[in-house]
Amino acid sequence: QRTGEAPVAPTLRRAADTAFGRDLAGALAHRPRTISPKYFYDATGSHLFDRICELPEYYPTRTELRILQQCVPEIARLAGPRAEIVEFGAGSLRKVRLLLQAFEAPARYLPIDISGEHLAEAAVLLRAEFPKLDVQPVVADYTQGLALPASTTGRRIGFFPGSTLGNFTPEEALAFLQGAAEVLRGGALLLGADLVKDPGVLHAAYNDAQGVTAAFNLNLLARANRELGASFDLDQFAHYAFYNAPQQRIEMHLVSRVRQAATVCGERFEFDEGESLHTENSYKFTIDGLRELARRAGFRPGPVWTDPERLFSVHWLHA
Ligand code: AVI
Repeated sequence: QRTGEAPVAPTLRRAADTAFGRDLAGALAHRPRTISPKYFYDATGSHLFDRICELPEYYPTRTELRILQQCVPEIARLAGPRAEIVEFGAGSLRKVRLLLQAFEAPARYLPIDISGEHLAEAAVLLRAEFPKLDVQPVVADYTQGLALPASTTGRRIGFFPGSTLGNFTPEEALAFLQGAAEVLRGGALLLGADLVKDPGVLHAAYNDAQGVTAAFNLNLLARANRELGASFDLDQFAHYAFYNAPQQRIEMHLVSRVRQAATVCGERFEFDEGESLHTENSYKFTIDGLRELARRAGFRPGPVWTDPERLFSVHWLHA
């Protein structure tokens, strides 16, 4: 407690001690204001993201699934028997189920996710469906380094679908891939990457007609109100997403509609009219650019599969 300041209530001190509280207050204290997109994914945000994946404008999920369905026999051949699948982030089970069904006697499945609850649910379902499979959830933030139990069986195949790599900064993406190449050495990484394309298609995917992406973006402030006792007036912030072509990325922002102030963890932050909080980047890749990035991280790029419209790509990267 610094002298001359009002005492901080214990609940606010607790909020300020959480990673979200610290990072949000830190983000608001510096301009331009930027926060990691990982804070979108509380229970409400995860549910909204599931709805995004079903939207007509949001092509990545269904396109990647179609590519995987088509190519899974070849992927299974490359993986070989008794493979061990390491999934970075246990998302929807639909994609990994495709692999588990097609692989020859997959030995082990290690989903790594920050949410223990999410992992436990996935593990129960998969153990019931694949009784011979050893399912070993790992509760960890895979962006903060990777430590895995020793491989007991065949080759280790990493699985990182959904173009989540695109939500990392270029430095984070390289660091993640370097870490993945190390833990997968002798095996491979199966990586989904969204491709650069007509900006109109990209724009629509992040500005859907039903406003689900807007709700997903605004949920960051709603979450701050719920968890940190923040005082954001959601009606006074606008969802703003656009394609930044020179940077090859969609940017999502929350833009203040008026001059206003909000309190976070007991601290007051001013917003000018039109001032933004940058909430997400979603980088888009060229196939060659991604293969070059993988090479720099220590992989040897193998086959690449795309859809006929070249909207999305799936890469086999030898570790
Ligand atoms: C999870 N990630 C790959 C999504 C994306 O497209 O960047 C998150 C998302 N943001 C808005 N819509 C979807």
